[in-house]
Amino acid sequence: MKVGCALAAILLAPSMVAAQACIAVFPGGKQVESARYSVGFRTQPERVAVGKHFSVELAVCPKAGAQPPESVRVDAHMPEHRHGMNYKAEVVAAPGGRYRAEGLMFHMPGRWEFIFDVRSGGRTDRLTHPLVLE
Ligand SMILES: [Cu+2]
Repeated sequence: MKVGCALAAILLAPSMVAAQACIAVFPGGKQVESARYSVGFRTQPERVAVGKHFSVELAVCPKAGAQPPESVRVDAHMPEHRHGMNYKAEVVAAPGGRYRAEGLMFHMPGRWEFIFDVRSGGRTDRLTHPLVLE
């Protein structure tokens, strides 16, 4: 998929294509953007349940001029409650700009927010996406 992103960046409008390439990785998945990166992701299982462990699969696509990430961190918190998870997600890199975060758990219902920290060149791009759990 990294090849797809790179090709796309060369052939077409970079931000648009990087976005498409990243979302195409996980059909039906979600997409978040920062200045330098597009992140496509989905949860596994697709439907997150209170108190059940789940994983997040993600693809990080650098936009034009951005380097591939040096590190990717996945976390989540409840902004209104000012607390995070009781577990720390472990992120494992896979080929093609993909990553898999394991061991997440949302221990209560309400509005959570995924946090993706993508680090390269001494800077961190923080991307977030909400998920309301009933
Ligand atoms: Cu809470």
